[in-house]
Parts: sequence; C-alpha cells; structure tokens
Amino acid sequence: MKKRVAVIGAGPSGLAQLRAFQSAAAKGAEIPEIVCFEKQANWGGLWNYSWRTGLDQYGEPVHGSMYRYLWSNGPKEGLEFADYSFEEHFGKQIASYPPRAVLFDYIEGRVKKAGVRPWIRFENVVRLVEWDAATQKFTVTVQDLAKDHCYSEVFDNVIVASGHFSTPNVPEFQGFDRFNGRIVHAHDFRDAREFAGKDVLLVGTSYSAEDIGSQCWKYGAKSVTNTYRSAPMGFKWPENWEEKPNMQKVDGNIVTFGDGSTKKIDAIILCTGYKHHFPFLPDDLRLKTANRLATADLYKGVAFVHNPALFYIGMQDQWFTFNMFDAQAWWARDVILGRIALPQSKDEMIADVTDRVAREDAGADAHDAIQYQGDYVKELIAETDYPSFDVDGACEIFFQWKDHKKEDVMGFRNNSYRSVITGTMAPRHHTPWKDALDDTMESYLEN
Ligand code: FAD
Ligand code: NA7
Repeated sequence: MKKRVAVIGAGPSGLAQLRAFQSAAAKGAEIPEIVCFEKQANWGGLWNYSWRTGLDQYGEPVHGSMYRYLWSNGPKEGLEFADYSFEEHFGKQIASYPPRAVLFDYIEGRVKKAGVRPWIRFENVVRLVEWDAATQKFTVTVQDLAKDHCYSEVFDNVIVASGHFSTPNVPEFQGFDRFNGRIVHAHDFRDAREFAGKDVLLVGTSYSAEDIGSQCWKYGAKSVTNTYRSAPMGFKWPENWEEKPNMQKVDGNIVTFGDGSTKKIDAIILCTGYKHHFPFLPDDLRLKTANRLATADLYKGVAFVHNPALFYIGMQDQWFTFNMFDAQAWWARDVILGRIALPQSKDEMIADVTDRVAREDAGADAHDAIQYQGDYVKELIAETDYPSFDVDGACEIFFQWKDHKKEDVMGFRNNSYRSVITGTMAPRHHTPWKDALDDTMESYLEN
C-alpha cells in the first residue's frame, strides 16, 4: 500500500512541505499520499489575516496573531524562496519590506502554481495524534468543523507545521484586576487606530513590542512606553516614546516601574511572546522546547528524536523564515522518501541536538545568531535538491538590516537590498514607511 503522510497546518511551513513533495513528483519520483489538515478556511497560516480574536465561529481558538497595517519586519530578501522569486511572482522587482497582503500573495502564488490545494482539507482541525508501536503507524483524529464530524485515519508519518506564535504567554502584574483600561496580549492586537490619542504601555522588548509600539506611534498614540525585563531595546525612539524597567504594579491607571517612577497609562499591550502549544499531541510525541534557534529534541532541527517518524517544521525562533522552512521540508521529504538515512541510534540523534545547543550558546550576539541560523539552512540545503542560493549573502542583508534599525528605527523600512536569488536590486518604496498609511497591495506595487 502507498505510504500516507499527514501534514498538520497549511501555513508557510506546511505549504513548504506540500511544495517539497510536489517538486519531487514533478521530477518523476513516486511520492506518498499527502493529506494536509488545516483548521482555518484558507492557507497562509499567520499571513491569512483574521479580524477575529478569542474564539472563532466554531469555538476554536483563533490562530491569527497578525494585525492591520503589518509590514514585514525584516527584508524580503532574507526570506525569498529559492525556487520562486519575487520577480517571478510579481513580474518585476518590488521594494524590500512588503505589507502582509503582498507577502500573502507571494506565498500563495507558489503553491497555486504547484497545484497542491486539493491536498488540503480546510476547516479540519487535528484533535489527537497517537502512535501504535505494534503497527508502527499513527492514528490522526480530526474534526471537520464545517460538517461537525469527527473521524480518524492512519498514517506512516506525521509532520507538525502548526506554528508557535499563536498561543500567547500571558503574565499577570499586581493590580491588573483593577486597571481602568484595556489589557490585551499582542496575539489579540488588530488595529493601532484604537490607541490613537492614548498613552500606551507595551510590556516586552522583542519584535512584537517594537513593531506594535511603532504601529501605535505611526497611527497617532499620544505616547508609547515599553518596559524591559532584561535590557532596553535602546533604539533612537521618537520623543514621545520611552523605555522603563519592568512594571512593578498598577494602581487604577497609574503604573509604577522598576526605578520607582510612575506614569498614567490608558492601555496595556502584553508583548510577552508565545508558547509552543500542541494540545493535539500526547506526552510521547509532544515537543517541549524554549523559543530558540537550537530546539530541544529535534535531530537536524526537524526529526523528533523520541520517534523519528514524526517531524516538526518551523519550530525554531526565526531570523530566516520561508526559505528555512523550505530547507527543512525538503530534508524531511527526503527522509520519508528514503533518500536520507537517519542515524541508527537515538543517542546519535540526541548528540546532534546537544551539539546544536552548545554552538548556539557559544554565540555572543545577534550577528552570531544570524550566522548560526544561516549555516543551519546551508547544512540542510546541501543534503537535498532544494536550489542552492547565497545564504551568506542573505546573512549580510540581515546584518545591514540590523544596522539600518540602529540608525533609524522608524525609517529602516525605507531601505532596499539586492535579491540573492535573482541578483536584482529592490527599488526604494515610493513613500516613507511612517507616512504610508495605506498598506494595500495595490498601493505597495505602485513603484
Ligand atoms: P503559522 O503561520 O502559524 O501556520 C500554522 C498553521 O497551522 C495555521 O494555518 C493554523 O491554522 C494551523 N493549525 C494549527 N493547529 C492546527 C490543528 N490542530 N489542526 C489543523 N491546523 C492547525 N516572519 C517573517 O518572515 N517576516 C515577518 O515580517 C514576520 N512577522 C510576523 C509578525 C507576527 C505578529 C507574528 C506572530 C509572526 C511573524 N513572522 C514573520 C513569523 C511567522 O512565524 C512566519 O512568517 C510563518 O508564518 C510561520 O509559518 P508556520 O507555517 O510555521 O506557522
Ligand atoms: P519574543 O521574541 O518571544 O519576546 C518576548 C518578550 O517578552 C521578551 O522581550 C521577553 O523578555 C518578554 N517577556 C516574556 N515574559 C515576560 C514577563 N513575565 N515579564 C516581562 N517581560 C516578559 O516574542 P515576540 O512576540 O516579540 O516575537 C515573536 C514573533 O512574533 C517574532 O518572530 C516576530 O516576527 C513576531 P526577555 O527578553 O525574555 O527578558
């Protein structure tokens, strides 16, 4: 009987997996039957924008963490697919920090061309995955949400591509229960205009704090304050933005910070990160890892050491995104197709993980982290037929991006970079980011 492979999630990682198998089939390989389960009604994962928050129309937790007016937070030249360039998709080179709708269109373009949509069962949420040691197969239990019907099917391999920036990490601070305003996690933030004219407090110092704060500033917040637990972001902020040591307590609308100072605040946005959360996986199959570059328990960052018939795509913290998911998906595909052999022993796989953790820990800063992840992408690509590309060139672009942010955090998106796939320089966008209030694809492509 033909092998069967289940892919959980049709976001960029799951779609990379479908494209990997389709590309092998297009070259004449015999591939397993692929079934992708996606709980949303469309593909694209986080890039499939949803206005909803909380629970969806079926009572499921809303996956989306993206918000209106979101522009790529890194240069598109760092994430470009090696087998499908921006120029191929748009028929011309485009500016370097596309808004969400533009990136969604690009992601969709490749899989439309590949013709893999029929492999996906939309509005089908995976409820449980079980391993049977006797048959060496998985049973996947799914609920078809539209039909309100549960069913189970058997698979040889399972590939988890359900993302890890969707289930919020929500700390509580003293006085939250009596705060006279809105407290929201970044996961539920949708429209910065809600905070126009307000004094907004963001908890955290990573991408969400920086970008949601910047959105609030751009769309007219009266002031932005962010708190840090470890160290301030240290950018040259606009004059109505300040960084304060961690919040100690809230009293009505007055927030007290770690340095004893206080400020009146209208709304609090918790930009405190996300949890790896797999409610559909039992203890023996569930990945438990911190959000880091060298994830726990994944051989080559992909195969689950405790059961290598199970793979995880995109579970790392991310400098590289789409092209790293591709590198992982091509590699997982080749293990499943028998083109790559896994080590014989679990100990060998664990040693690989230990080595990756040590090498990540030896890095001193963001520069080292970018290079580390770039080297990882290179390592995987070298083992498959994924088109090789100038990964070091992409690292260079990330280094420039970091410098551009240091120079001007509200202006870094006005820069452009050269594609490492096609060699073409991106045009400068027609409007500086801070003045570009229209984030539609039509407006962005007007260059
Ligand atoms: P996701 O995009 O999260 O997709 C996972 C999919 O799995 C979803 O469609 C979900 O519905 C589905 N799913 C989950 N559970 C189940 C289940 N039980 N059954 C069936 N289906 C299920 N990256 C960049 O490169 N550039 C950026 O500018 C950028 N900005 C970001 C901004 C925000 C606010 C966030 C949160 C992330 C951002 N990212 C960005 C990173 C983002 O993680 C990746 O770009 C990418 O979306 C990850 O793809 P994924 O497929 O691994 O996960
Ligand atoms: P991250 O990158 O995981 O960052 C989480 C931030 O929240 C980080 O600054 C943490 O501080 C801070 N944090 C976490 N818990 C607490 C508590 N209890 N108190 C204070 N501060 C806390 O998440 P992001 O949402 O910014 O980014 C995730 C992805 O979304 C990313 O890929 C982007 O592309 C979009 P720490 O530094 O650990 O002290």
